[in-house]
Amino acid sequence: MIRRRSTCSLCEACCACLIDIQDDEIVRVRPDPEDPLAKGYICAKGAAIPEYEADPDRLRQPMVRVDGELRPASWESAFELIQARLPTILEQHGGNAVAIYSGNGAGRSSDFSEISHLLSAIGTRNYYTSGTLDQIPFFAVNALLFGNEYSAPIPDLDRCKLLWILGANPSESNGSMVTAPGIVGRLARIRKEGGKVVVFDPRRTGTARRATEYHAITPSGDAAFLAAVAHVLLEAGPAKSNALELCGDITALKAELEKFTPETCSAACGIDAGEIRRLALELRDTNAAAVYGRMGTTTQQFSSLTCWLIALVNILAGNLDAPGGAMFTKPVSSQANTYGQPGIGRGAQSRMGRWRSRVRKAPEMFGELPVSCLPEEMTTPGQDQVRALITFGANPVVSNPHPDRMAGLLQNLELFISFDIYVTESNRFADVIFPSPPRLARHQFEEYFYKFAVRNYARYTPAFRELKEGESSDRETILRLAAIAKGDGWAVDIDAVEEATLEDLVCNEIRRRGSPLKDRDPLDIVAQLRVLPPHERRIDLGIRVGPYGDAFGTRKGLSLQDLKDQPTGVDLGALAPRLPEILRTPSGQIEIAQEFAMIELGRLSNWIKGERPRFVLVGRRQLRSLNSAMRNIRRLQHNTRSCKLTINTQDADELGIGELDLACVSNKNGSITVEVELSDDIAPGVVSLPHGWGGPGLEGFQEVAATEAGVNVNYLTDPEAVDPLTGTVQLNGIAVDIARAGVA
Ligand SMILES: Nc1nc2c(c(=O)[nH]1)N[C@H]1C(S)=C(S)[C@@H](COP(=O)(O)OP(=O)(O)OC[C@H]3O[C@@H](n4cnc5c(=O)[nH]c(N)nc54)[C@H](O)[C@@H]3O)O[C@H]1N2
Ligand SMILES: Nc1nc2c(c(=O)[nH]1)N[C@H]1C(S)=C(S)[C@@H](COP(=O)(O)OP(=O)(O)OC[C@H]3O[C@@H](n4cnc5c(=O)[nH]c(N)nc54)[C@H](O)[C@@H]3O)O[C@H]1N2
Ligand code: SF4
Ligand SMILES: [Mo]
Repeated sequence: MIRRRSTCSLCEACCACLIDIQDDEIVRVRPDPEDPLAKGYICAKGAAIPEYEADPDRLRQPMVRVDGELRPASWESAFELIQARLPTILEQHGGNAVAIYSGNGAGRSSDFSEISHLLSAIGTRNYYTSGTLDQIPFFAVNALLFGNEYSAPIPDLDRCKLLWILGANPSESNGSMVTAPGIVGRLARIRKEGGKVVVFDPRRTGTARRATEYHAITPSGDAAFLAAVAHVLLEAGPAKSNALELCGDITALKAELEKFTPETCSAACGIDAGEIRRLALELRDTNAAAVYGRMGTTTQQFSSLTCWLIALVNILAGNLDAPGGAMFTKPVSSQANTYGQPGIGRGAQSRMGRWRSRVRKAPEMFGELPVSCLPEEMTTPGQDQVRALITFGANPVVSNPHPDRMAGLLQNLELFISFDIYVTESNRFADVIFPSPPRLARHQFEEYFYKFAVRNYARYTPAFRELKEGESSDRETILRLAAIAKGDGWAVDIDAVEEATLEDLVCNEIRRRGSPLKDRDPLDIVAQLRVLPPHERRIDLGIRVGPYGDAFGTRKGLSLQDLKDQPTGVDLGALAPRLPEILRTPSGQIEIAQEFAMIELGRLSNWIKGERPRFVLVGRRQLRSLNSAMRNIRRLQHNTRSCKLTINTQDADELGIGELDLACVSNKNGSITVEVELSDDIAPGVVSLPHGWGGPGLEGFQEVAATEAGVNVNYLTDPEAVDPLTGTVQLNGIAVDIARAGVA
C-alpha cells in the first residue's frame, strides 16, 4: 500500500488529504494533519472518494450516440463523429452557433483552464457558466468597486472576532467564495476565543445553531437590512481608520441612504429597528469584524445590490482590508490584481458589456453571457442561433429553470458534446460524452480557489500514475476538439500542438502589460518550460510571473518545483492589507458610488412598501451531496440527505399538512409534489427545498441515484426573474403556493 498527499477538490474547501492506494485503486482517504491551511478535516464526501472512483456507473470510456442510443465507444469514433459535424456547423453558421457551458464539475478538473483554446478556436461569444446561477453578482461588484472581479473581500476567519454570515450555511457547504477547509472548526474558534458569530438566514441552519446569535431574516430582506445598517453607520461616523478615505465623494450615496432608516426597513427584513442599530454599532466598534454573504445573497431578488451593500458596510464599519475583517488574498498565480501598475487600471468597464446576447441584449460579463439567455439563444431563429453545445461538468437540466424545456432543447441540438463522468439528466441527450480520467491519473492545482483562501497558500499534487490505454486527459481532448474547429482534424500531431500552445503562452505573457518577462527572449523561457510535461507549463509560468515568483531567474522566488518539493503545501502567510495596491480602477479609488446601486436602491424602496406573498421558497445545500453530483454513491445516502420540503410547523398546521404528508408546491412556472418535514427552525411563511435533485432518465445510467431521484426545485424558478445588473437567476425567495397532496 502506498500513501500519498492529495487535495480533495470536490468542493471549494480544498481539504488536504492522505490517500491510501493499493493496486492503482484508492482504498482510503483521511485528513492530512500536516497541511498549513487545512485543519485536519475532511467531510463524508471526501471519505467517500474510494467509492466515487470505483463506482461501476462511472464512465471510463467515451459514449457515442449510435442509432439513437448512447453506447460506449472508442476515442477515435467519438472524435470522428464530431469531425463529421462540427466543421459543417461552423462553416454554415459561424462560431456563435456553438455554445460552450461550463458548470460546477469544471472545478474538478485542473485541465479545465484549457477550455480557452476551444473558445478561441471556435470563435464563439456564446460562453455560459454556472456563475450566473451563483456568484456573478459578487464578482460584478468586486470588479466595479476594485477594478477586478477576483478582487474579492473574504472574511479573515482565523483572526476575526465578530462575523456576520448572511445567506450561507458553511456547516453543510463547507464554505463558498472563501476557501477555508474545516470551516466549522474555524467558526468555533471565534466563539471559543470570546468572539461572536451572527447568522442571518430564514432557516435556523446548522451554522445558525452553532452561532452566538441568529436572526430569521426575511428572504431577500438582506438589502433592506444592510441599507439600514449603512444608514446607522453613516450617521455614527467611522470609529476606526478605514478604506472610506479611498472612496472619493460619497455625498450622493449618503443622500440616497438617508431614507433607509432602521424603522423604515425593519418590517421588510424582519429585524427589529433597535436590533439593527445595536448590530450596526457593534460591527463598527469591534476590531476584527467582517460581513460575509453567499448563495442566499447572490441569487435572490436584490443580488448585486446586496453584494454592493455588504462591501459598503464593511467599508463604513472600518473593516475592509483590516486584519480580522474582510480582506483580499494574494494568491500565487493568475491573479490580475497582482499584475501591472499597482493602484490604478482600466477597471471593470473594460471587461463588462463588450458584447451583448443576441436576443435579449444582455451584456457580457468577464467573457460570459448569463445562462438565463441560453434557451432563447437556442430557440430564436436567425444568424448566430445556437445549434450545437459543448458542456463541461454541467447538468443544466437540473441546475437551470424550466427543466423540461431545457431537456427538450438539449434533445434537439444538431450536435451536443458533454465532458462528464456520468450519464446525467442532461447529457443523456448528447451525441458524445468524454469522461475525465480517474483521480489518480490527474494532477491537482486548485488555482481558482486559492484566490479566495483565508491564507496565502498553494499546494500542487502531481498525478499518481500515467494515463492507461483507453484513458485521455481533458487537456488532450480539448486540444483535439480545438484542432477540429480550426480545420486541422482531430488526428493532429498533439506534440506539435503542444509546442505551438507553449509558444503562444510565452509570447502572450511577454506582451502582457506589466509582465516581469518584458524584454526577455521568448526562446529562453520556452526552453525552460519545455522540460515540464505540457499540463505543468502554464502552472509553472503563472507561479513564476506571479507575486511570489522567480520571474525565471531574475529575482528570488517560487516556481512550480518549490510546490513539488513541499507536498504539504506552501504557506505564504496570513492575509495582509492590500489597499490601495490592489485597486485597478481608472480613478485609483474604490468606486463605491455606483449608478446601478442608486437605481437598485429605488427598486428596494418600492419593495419595502410592497405586498409579500404568503409563502416563499428558499434553497439549501446538503453535506452528503454536491449539487447534482455524487448522488450515485450509496455510502453517502443517509436520512440527512433526502429531498424534503421543510415547512414551519404552524404553517403546516394551518394548511392541514402533517409529517410524512406530501405537499404540492406550485407557482406560475410549474408544480412539484414532495414529501414534507415539519420544523420550528424555519421562519413562518418560508419553505426550503434542497437543490441538485431531479431525474428523470437516470435509469440504466446511475442506478443508486435513479432509485432516489427526489424532485427538481427548478420547476419553480423563473428564467425571467433575474438580477438587473448581471442577469443572474433568482433561485431564492420565490413566491409559491402550498397545498396538501396526500400521504407519502
Ligand atoms: N434552484 C436552484 N438551482 C441551482 C442552485 C440552487 O441552489 N437552487 N445552485 C446553483 C449553483 S450555485 C450551481 S454551482 C449550479 C450547479 O449546477 P451545474 O453547474 O450544472 O453542476 P452540478 O449539478 O454540480 O453538475 C456537475 C456535473 O459535473 C460532473 N462532474 C463531476 N466531476 C467531474 C469531472 O471530474 N470531470 C467532468 N468532466 N465532469 C465532472 C458531474 O457528474 C455533474 O454531471 O446549480 C445552480 N442551480
Ligand atoms: N455539501 C455540499 N457542499 C457544497 C455544495 C453542495 O451541493 N453540497 N455546493 C457548492 C456550491 S456550488 C455552492 S455555490 C456553495 C453554496 O454555499 P452556501 O451558500 O454556504 O450554501 P447554501 O446551503 O446554498 O446556503 C444558502 C443559505 O441561504 C439561505 N437563504 C436563502 N435565501 C436567503 C435570503 O434571501 N437571505 C438570507 N440571508 N439567506 C437566505 C438559505 O436558507 C441557506 O441556508 O456550496 C458549495 N458546497
Ligand atoms: S469539505 Fe468534503 S468535499 Fe469539500 S474538499 Fe473537503 S473533504 Fe472534499
Ligand atoms: Mo455554486
